[in-house]
Amino acid sequence: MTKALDGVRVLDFTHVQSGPTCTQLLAWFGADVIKVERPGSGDITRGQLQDIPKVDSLYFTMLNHNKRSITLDTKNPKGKEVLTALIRTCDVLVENFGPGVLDRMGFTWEKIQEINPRMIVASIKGFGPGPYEDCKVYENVAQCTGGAASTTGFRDGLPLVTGAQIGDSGTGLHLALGIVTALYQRHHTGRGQRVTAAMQDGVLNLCRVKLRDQQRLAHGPLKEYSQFGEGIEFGEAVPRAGNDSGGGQPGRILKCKGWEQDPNAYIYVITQAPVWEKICDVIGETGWKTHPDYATPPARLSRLNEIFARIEQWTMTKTKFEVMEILNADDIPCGPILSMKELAEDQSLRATGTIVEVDHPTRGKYLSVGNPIKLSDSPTEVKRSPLLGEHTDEILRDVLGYSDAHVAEIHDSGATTPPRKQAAE
Ligand code: CAO
Repeated sequence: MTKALDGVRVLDFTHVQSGPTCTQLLAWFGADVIKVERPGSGDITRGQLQDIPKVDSLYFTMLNHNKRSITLDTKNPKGKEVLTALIRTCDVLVENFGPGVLDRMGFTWEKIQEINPRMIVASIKGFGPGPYEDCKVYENVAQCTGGAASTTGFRDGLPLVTGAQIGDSGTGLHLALGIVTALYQRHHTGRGQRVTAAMQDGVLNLCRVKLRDQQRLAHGPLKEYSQFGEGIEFGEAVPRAGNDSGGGQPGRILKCKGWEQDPNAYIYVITQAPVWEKICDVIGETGWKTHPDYATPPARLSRLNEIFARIEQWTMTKTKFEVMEILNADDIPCGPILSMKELAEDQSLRATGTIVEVDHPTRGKYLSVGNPIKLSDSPTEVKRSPLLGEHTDEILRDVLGYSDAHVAEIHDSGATTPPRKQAAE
């Protein structure tokens, strides 16, 4: 069966997390992704957070499936020659170097266009043009500068970063969409173009509802925030809202049976207006269905603490899975707090390929997150990440058409490491 991006060749100059997230998606959709890595060391994450000595880390393997790896010193003249040949033959170049790095290597946008006018050059940077454009940026910097941290956490606590990698993986997702869109446009124009995604912009896009609330503040307090019900005045900026939901429907995380021992024995419950009467029935407060202090959403706003305390009395008598079953039978939205252990063991996620087991020659079997985007005509088969430089010779010969003598000349120049020597290291 063919894949959606069959025939698209990607020159993958990415490292760490944001860029590799993007190119892994393209590889899952069928693109031939050639990851260019520095001889000897490769992507820095190969050696970061290693759980098994001298084995590619899970950090690396889980972000670089279905790719091929070539080692190339792009500051070496022969390395530049190979890079030029790769630019000529690839459709897309993706990079997330620090600002100005590609230019300093001698591969400006103008130069790349000259080599291959159809090339799409896609970049992730920390910031867009402006005062911070030259800064290097990592995940938490993006979360803090993109509005996530100032709006996450509790009102009376510190700003918080979230475990979801919205700066890195989130921006990688944005970039992937930009790339396929540019590929689509190229069908009509025949031209490549630049695609850029800044991590600050990506995080702000994901925090869109908070910029909405910032403007609503000018017209009065945010009545769906618990702070309003608690009679606490709003300041000039959108406050942290604890576990309040962003959509205006009151919601809280509530304790379930076993919470004293299990840090994840909790469930998120939403008191959505259309199911209010059913909630009253489930918790045994039938009088609240008609009582003027509880019957309507505006009346409930100032009583949410009392209401959720009462619902929690009920949830504490059940496990989070029992609560999920009972509430869902009545279409009352809720979400058990699932631990990573529970997710890793979840058989339905295994069945859909969202959690996959992958075999690796030096690591053995490990779990990864598969492709969360399912295409009916382009199913994803998750293949292990490449060893450093595993495909160097194959790419020089098959993609660039180099003879054995030419490949040997490239190795001798120090621009690449022959795969056999790399394996010995
Ligand atoms: N051959 C030769 N040199 C290479 C090379 C290769 N194959 N690959 C990289 N290099 C060189 C670059 O040319 C650069 O050299 P100069 O500084 O002399 O021009 C050098 O390696 C460092 O590149 P860098 O600035 O990208 O790397 P860093 O470790 O200093 O910074 C990071 C890392 C992530 C902060 C930076 O790349 C960055 O800000 N990227 C954009 C934002 C981003 O994606 N952040 C998310 C990171 S987590 O996903």
